[in-house]
Amino acid sequence: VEELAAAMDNSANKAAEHGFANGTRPLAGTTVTPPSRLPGGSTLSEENSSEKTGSVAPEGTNSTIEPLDRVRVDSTGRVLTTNQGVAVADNQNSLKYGVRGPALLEDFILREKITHFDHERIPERIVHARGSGAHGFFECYEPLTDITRAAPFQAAGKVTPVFVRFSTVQGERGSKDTARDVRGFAVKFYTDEGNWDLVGNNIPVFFIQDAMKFPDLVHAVKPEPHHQMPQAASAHDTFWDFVSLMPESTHMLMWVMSDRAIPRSYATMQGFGVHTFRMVNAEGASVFVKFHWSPVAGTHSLVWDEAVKISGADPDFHRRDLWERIEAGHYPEYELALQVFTEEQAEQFSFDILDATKIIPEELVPLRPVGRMVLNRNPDNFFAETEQVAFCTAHVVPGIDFSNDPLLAGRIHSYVDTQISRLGGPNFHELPINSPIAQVHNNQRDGMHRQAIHRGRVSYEPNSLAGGCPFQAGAAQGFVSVPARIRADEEQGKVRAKPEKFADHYTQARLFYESQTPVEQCHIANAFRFELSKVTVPAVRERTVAMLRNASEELAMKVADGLGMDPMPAPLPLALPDPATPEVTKSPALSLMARPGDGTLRGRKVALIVAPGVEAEPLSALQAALLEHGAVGRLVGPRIGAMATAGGDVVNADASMENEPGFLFDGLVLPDGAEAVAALAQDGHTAEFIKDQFRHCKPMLVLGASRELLTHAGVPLAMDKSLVQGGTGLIIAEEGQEAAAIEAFLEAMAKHRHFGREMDPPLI
Ligand code: HDD
Repeated sequence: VEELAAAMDNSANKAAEHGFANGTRPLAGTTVTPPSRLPGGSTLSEENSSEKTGSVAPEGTNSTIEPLDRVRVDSTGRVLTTNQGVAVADNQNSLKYGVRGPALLEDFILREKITHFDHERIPERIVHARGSGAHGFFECYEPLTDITRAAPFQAAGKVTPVFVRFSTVQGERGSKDTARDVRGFAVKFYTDEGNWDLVGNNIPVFFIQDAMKFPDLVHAVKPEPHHQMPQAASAHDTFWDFVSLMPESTHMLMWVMSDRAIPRSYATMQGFGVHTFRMVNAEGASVFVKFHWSPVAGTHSLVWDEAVKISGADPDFHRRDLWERIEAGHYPEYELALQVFTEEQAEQFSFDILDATKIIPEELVPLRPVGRMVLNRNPDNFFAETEQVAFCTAHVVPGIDFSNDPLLAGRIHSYVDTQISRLGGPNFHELPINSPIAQVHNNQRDGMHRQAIHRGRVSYEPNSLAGGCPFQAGAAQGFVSVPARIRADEEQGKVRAKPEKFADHYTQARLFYESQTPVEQCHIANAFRFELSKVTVPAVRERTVAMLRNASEELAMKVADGLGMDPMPAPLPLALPDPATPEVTKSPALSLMARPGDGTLRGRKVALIVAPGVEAEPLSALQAALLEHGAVGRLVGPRIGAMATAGGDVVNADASMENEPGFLFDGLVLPDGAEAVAALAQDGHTAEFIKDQFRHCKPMLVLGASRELLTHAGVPLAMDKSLVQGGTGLIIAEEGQEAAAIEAFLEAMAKHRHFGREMDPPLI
């Protein structure tokens, strides 16, 4: 009975109101002493200490956890019941008149089960349908009381629970993770003063300037309506038709064609609030801000050929990576930085800060780090949390306010509206994942799926019958909009128009392209080439190249060349022939290479190839070294299972070259052992493994006899001696030099990719 009680400790359901202090109904015939309290369940631990503030997030500070215990269900030791709590005797057979007779309508158990099943799916999000979520916390480095009264920023070391959902945009819920696409980066802060959602992307600009164009953009990029293709891809006619007619999208296209659109992991990409927001202090004074999340692990991406292959072998690549990092304790961590500036500064900029197709270069307004976010707990249930979480840009708290960005204005409406149909009514805020930890008191009532049981007869304000409660908080506590001045109105009146600087569509597209390293520039050109080669209407391809000519002649030429387009079309006419001179013409911070990260190998995966007769010793040493650095070395064989080593021991391959192909790993180790190498040379998977690792510029360590496998796979060893001299990440261990080679390999892993050996087209 005690064991049962312990198992039931985790279980949910309404507690005291049914007379069972732990909220569960005892099994018939047992007397259970209920455990004294629900489990704490916090995952904040001493590991979460902050070097920056010296503070340690104390056990139990994740205050979203305990309130959720009421709805957590653990069925350990329980009998199966209907939704009305009636125990079910037989869950295998429907009720029939005789064993071969007709099923009976009276079978309420069957009907309840099937009816519920029929309604298990809810509409997927119109955009960002495919996502993955995680819980965590935000910790403030220093009080920001000078600029904001927002609760998360009031004290050094202050911890605010968060839930984050990462997503792709175009594909459906069951599509793949590694599509070329923008990634959503949405953060829900459960602050003491209500929920604040920072619904951003991994790219700091957007395709369009005005929400009026959002449905058009989405209709253009989504699978084409007549045949519903392509899935999770922008490489099709309607998307390029639309964007090539919307020159304001040029800047965003540069970012989406860059490797940012194929991140290695959610833990290795940046996040941005995109719009200009406001922060407001207790005195009501406000400044403008832009929000930036930067991954502690650095910004790392895939290469296109790899992303395409991964999407076949593991469509859940990013979801799995996020889950595994958290399970392994390699918590994804991001630093939050602000760009803070005043209205007066903004007026001087060569671009308009209300234009979501523009960034503010870091060289113009530097980043001010203000805190860190750690994702340290996987959801208990994908549907209840990741699917039902509802982010809304309208969810702001005192201390945060909007700017007049017209794209943001449309978003403030759109998100609440979409949740009403997606989550079935206006009470989506009561779903456990959405409910704030701040108390909710108002006179809103009823509607579909209402959970709250409001007491009393008063549901209006003002009232005297309930003593005036709930009462207005007043300006000191409540949300007060910034009394921002709106100029030019009197002259212009109501207009459907844009400010002049919005018409400069190319200056920042040029800035982005020219700030990239040559390797990144090459990847951008190749991405345009690939996408446009999938476009079937030549005029659309030509119009895109005509548009690119205004941003970069060099890029336009490369793309035109890649498409066999000769001569190039004339540049598109400029909407603003004489744009203001930009303050910054090159911003190295815009390159992915600018943020290599902390240099650790946390969360990386290395394939250690094995086969019968393998020399196991160096592999064990390597596995230990990788583990020490936070990486996993997996033994990958021609098949899974046990195999004898050269020394007469046994190793266990936990993956096969068939079920975990090479492109799923961040690095490759080829083993020593004549017999093993001979067997591997006979297996075509080995050559594929090597080719992919070589082509994708990943670190490779070649031990002893395996050198022959390189030649077998066509790796051009003789062609370029520098390939084997470090630098390019291909390390061939000389006899007796294994320890040094392992060190060199770990160093090469820390560098992530070795583009020195990249060729277009690939040699092998
Ligand atoms: Fe949006 C979802 C980010 C423009 C309308 N958007 C959605 C999500 C993210 C973004 C991350 C997924 C949230 C989640 O994980 O549940 N959206 C952006 C960014 C934008 C942007 C960074 C430009 C700066 N979005 C935008 C506009 C509109 C919308 C202009 C409409 C006027 N977005 C939606 C939506 C979605 C959405 C239709 C679909 C599902 C949802 O809201 O909850 O309302």
